[in-house]
Amino acid sequence: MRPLMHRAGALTIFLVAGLGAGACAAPEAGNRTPGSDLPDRPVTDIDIHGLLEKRVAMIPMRDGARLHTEIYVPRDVDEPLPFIIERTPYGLVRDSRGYSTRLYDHPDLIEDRYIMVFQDLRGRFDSEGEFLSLRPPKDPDDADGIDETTDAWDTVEWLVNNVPESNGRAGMLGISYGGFTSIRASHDPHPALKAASPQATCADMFIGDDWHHNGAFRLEYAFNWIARVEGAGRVVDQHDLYEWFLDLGALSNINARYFHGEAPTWNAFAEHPNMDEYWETEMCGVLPFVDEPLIPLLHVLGWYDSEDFYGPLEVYKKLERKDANDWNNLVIGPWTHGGWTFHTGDSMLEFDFGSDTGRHYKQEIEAKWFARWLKDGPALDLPEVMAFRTGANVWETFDSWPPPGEPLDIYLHAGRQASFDPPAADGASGRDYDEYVSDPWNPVPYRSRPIQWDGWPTWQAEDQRIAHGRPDVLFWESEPLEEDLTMTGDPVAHLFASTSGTASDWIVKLIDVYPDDYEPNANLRGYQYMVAGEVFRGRYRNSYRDPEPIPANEVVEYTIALRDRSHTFKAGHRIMVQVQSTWFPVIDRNPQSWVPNIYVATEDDLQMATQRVYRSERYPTRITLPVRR
Ligand code: PG9
Repeated sequence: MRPLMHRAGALTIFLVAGLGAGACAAPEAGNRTPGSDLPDRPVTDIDIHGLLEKRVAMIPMRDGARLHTEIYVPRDVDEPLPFIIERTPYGLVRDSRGYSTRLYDHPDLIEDRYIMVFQDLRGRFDSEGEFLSLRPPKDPDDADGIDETTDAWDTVEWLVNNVPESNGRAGMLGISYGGFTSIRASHDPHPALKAASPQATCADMFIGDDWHHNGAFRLEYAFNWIARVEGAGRVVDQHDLYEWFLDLGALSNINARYFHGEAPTWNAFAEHPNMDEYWETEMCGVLPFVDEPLIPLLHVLGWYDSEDFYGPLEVYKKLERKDANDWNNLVIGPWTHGGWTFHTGDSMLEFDFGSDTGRHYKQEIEAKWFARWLKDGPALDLPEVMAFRTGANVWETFDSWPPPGEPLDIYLHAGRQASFDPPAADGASGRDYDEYVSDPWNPVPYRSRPIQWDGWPTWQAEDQRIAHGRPDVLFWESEPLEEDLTMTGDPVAHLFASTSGTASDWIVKLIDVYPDDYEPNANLRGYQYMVAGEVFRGRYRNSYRDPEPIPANEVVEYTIALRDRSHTFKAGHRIMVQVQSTWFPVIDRNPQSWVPNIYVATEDDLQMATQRVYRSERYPTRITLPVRR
């Protein structure tokens, strides 16, 4: 691997602590979470305006709608050039001279000379037509239908025929919603579309991406995204989102107080409380529509992505089954949602990654990958999968994902202990469970308060001592490890638990506990770093389509995938497991009493519940780690 260096030449990259007057305007939203402008976003100190000529076109789609498109052509073109296209619902966001600030996300591509194209999706900002959030593919029999695939096709068709500087090739990229539009374009790619990089694309909004995880509703993010995108206006005065959402009360208050039935995506939550056709195929249902890569695809995601982590991995995995041309590649770095583009990627909170991982991706992988497919650049020796291993701070390459591993169980024991030994025969001594009372009126905050938007991208790397020691959060901890332990793949929790209620959420966290005398960084002493953590809504234990009440006070086994990670627990560190039943307000409050539809539940449905987690030979709660030897 080559060391990271800023590129010399026309572009010099530097970081700004804030964007002052005269600098390009901070993006109002971009792909980012509402309200979180990123202070250390890479910008260029060169004259982008001098380098690129801006053109604006209203590109006609097959149904007559015209999409607003900005085309930035390098000045003094002496050879035909390819396009890089980004299609977005979030606006092109202009700087003080009217250029899209999206340009500032791609200094390496600009340096390499592409025609940069940014387009408002239909019905958004200056584009005509009707916006439909995460529009499903049209019926294949509907010859006149439109969708994101046809809009991408029509856009490429127009560009190659109307921009004389073009070399007749195009690439597409985008983060999150832009990842979704990129993957949709690849279903039926225009012949000129030669490569696409779907980055942090959503793929399943019920199981693992923005709106739900394992059927549990992601309240805070969903509410604020809908407030921003579906026109209900930005909610003000959310100084502490924990308090704000608690004051809001039951979910049924949200339409009454804020959306008044006018936000289609919000209405859909109540209309589709369980897995159904809507979630499978209509609302960001990507997986049923991907089969084999028809063009080269570079999937990108970050370990700390708090929005779309599940989607990119599942899309990669499904396409990989039929990747006869070796066109399907995956890169996973130590990044937040889109962090490879918006940050240098050298660190996260207290964690130093030892190199500029984001810059490395942009310069050494993305730029070269597009050059390979769009400019006949040198063949790229890109491994099947590149993944950064946290804890050890190394990039690794793999021929498949996840790589082969050996399962190693870490079990819960009495006395808050965790170990690799299974529990001894039942009845040896004392009770075989630990318990807590879960109180929906006093839910466990998922990160430190006041919970503000600024901390959203990095919350998963926060110190879990915020929850440790609360009476409604159980923990079990190992002895210090004698040697390094590396796992790569999906750690899976096998939780044996009971509730006195008839409905419950279970949150399981796998934690790397730093030693109290940790030398390299005093701020990491005793730090509880959440390697993986996931919620499971208990009503879906047998079926996401047909939820069932939980039988009160009966032990039930839950199998909870904590989602892929690659991490080394260093010698001297301890492994901790935490279990709790609220994670607020990232997840809404489960009433803990059975209601058919949580979205229309009222305050009266909320009830306290006594939760037990079992740790016996008969009920051996454990996490299976995919260990590499
Ligand atoms: N995570 C965002 C999103 C994608 C798709 C649908 C809704 C939200 C995003 O950053 O675009």
